[in-house]
Amino acid sequence: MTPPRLYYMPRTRSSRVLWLLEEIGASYDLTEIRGAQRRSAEHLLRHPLGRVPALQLGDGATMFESAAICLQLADLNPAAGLIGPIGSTERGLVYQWVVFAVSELEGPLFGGIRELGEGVTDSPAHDRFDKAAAAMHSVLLERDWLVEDRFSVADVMCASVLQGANARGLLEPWPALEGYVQRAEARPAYARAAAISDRPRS
Ligand SMILES: N[C@@H](CCC(=O)N[C@@H](CS)C(=O)NCC(=O)O)C(=O)O
Repeated sequence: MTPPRLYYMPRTRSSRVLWLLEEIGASYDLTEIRGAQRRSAEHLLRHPLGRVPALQLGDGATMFESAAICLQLADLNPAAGLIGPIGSTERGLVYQWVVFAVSELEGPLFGGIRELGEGVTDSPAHDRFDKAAAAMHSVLLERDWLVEDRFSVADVMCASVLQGANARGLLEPWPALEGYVQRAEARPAYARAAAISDRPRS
């Protein structure tokens, strides 16, 4: 079976896919996309918006969107135990938190960070992120990981978004979220992915 190939740029949303690949522990190939290569005809075939991550699957097909890629990789590697069986409650809750990560956390957080740069501290984006963070906080007061207290693809997605907030000190009102990000960052697979991805872009 041909291993998947991740098209990535350092310090981007491709880092979460790298982390997931390291959690899975199977072989994979990497291609770094540099500067103008993003808009090349070749890369636009992989990602119509010229972004990363994109993933080439074993059959040669390519896909984009980090959340979809993470779910697909978890499905392709069931032995890694990062997603429950089809139709299980566990799987439904993984879907719930993965969608929550991109809709309730990531969008409002990135919007809020942009606004902070403009001096805006009170806005619908801040309010929406605060409500989502508070909801997650009450869950993580009770357990270490989101779904059945077992690390899953939902944690890769949610922790990778919250890292951006933690790095800016924005999680201070929610200590259980700070602890969650620290637990995630302490995972050996996270460290291996960071060794590849935490460097300046070329
Ligand atoms: N929703 C997409 C967002 C992808 C995205 O915005 N990627 C950024 C890096 S984090 C990118 O490639 N930016 C380069 C560009 O837009 O030229 C995902 O999660 O994969």
